[in-house]
Amino acid sequence: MKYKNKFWHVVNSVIEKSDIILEVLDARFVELSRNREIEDKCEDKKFIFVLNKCDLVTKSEMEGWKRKLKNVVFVSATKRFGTSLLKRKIKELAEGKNVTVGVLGYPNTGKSSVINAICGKKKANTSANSGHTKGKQLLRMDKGIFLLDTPGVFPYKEKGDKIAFIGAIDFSKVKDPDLVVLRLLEVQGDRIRKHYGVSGEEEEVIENIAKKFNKLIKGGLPDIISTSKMILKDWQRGKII
Ligand SMILES: Nc1nc2c(ncn2[C@@H]2O[C@H](COP(=O)(O)OP(=O)(O)OP(=O)(O)O)[C@@H](O)[C@H]2O)c(=O)[nH]1
Ligand SMILES: [Mg+2]
Repeated sequence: MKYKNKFWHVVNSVIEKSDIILEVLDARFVELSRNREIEDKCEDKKFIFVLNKCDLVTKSEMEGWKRKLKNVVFVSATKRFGTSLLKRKIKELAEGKNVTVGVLGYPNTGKSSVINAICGKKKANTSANSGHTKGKQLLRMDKGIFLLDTPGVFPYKEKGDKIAFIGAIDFSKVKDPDLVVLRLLEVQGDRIRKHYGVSGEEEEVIENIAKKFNKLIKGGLPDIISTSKMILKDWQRGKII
């Protein structure tokens, strides 16, 4: 099956089977991790935006999204924040009936981690590497309430920065990591400068980090590629707050 078709095959079958849909987004890149086509397809379904990885953003960033999105819950699956509220919302929407809750989202946004956090046990496998969950899996949250974990998928046409920023494609596989990091610096420069304790314009930031971490090539020049990969890795692994 072609990749593009595989994407819609997974998404359509999950939507069809589910009464409630959770779209798991990366709180650091809410707009980038949204998929409007999926949201349009779910118009007739009960729908919750789950902004996961909240531990990596500030309170004021969260407040902004509260105003913009309808039915949104802020969660940190790893820090167990917001998970009781999410559970309560799901129960409310279930209205005492038996329901299946489909969990959709780009790779690495934390779908499996969210499921584990609300099921109370480590039932779904998680990994720092994207594309970890391979097939659909039903997990019990409560009596009559089942969550459907899904493989993170994104449409083939989406290459670009977004999938690198949210870790949908692993840092080690990103082409031109230096360019991706330059663009990441444009939107998240302050956090990155603060994390590594360096200053300067975007290009200088990478050079200064390379020098600070002694990542040099022949002639003592900064190794921009390996430094960019390190920055992207730290970003994707949630080390830069
Ligand atoms: N900081 C932080 N990291 C998180 C959070 N939730 C998940 N992660 C991390 O994000 C990575 C991906 O988590 P998964 O739950 O495997 O993500 P997924 O969406 O199921 O990924 P695929 O199955 O590959 O599509 C793991 O390294 C998790 O530890 C969170 O709330 N905060
Ligand atoms: Mg998963």
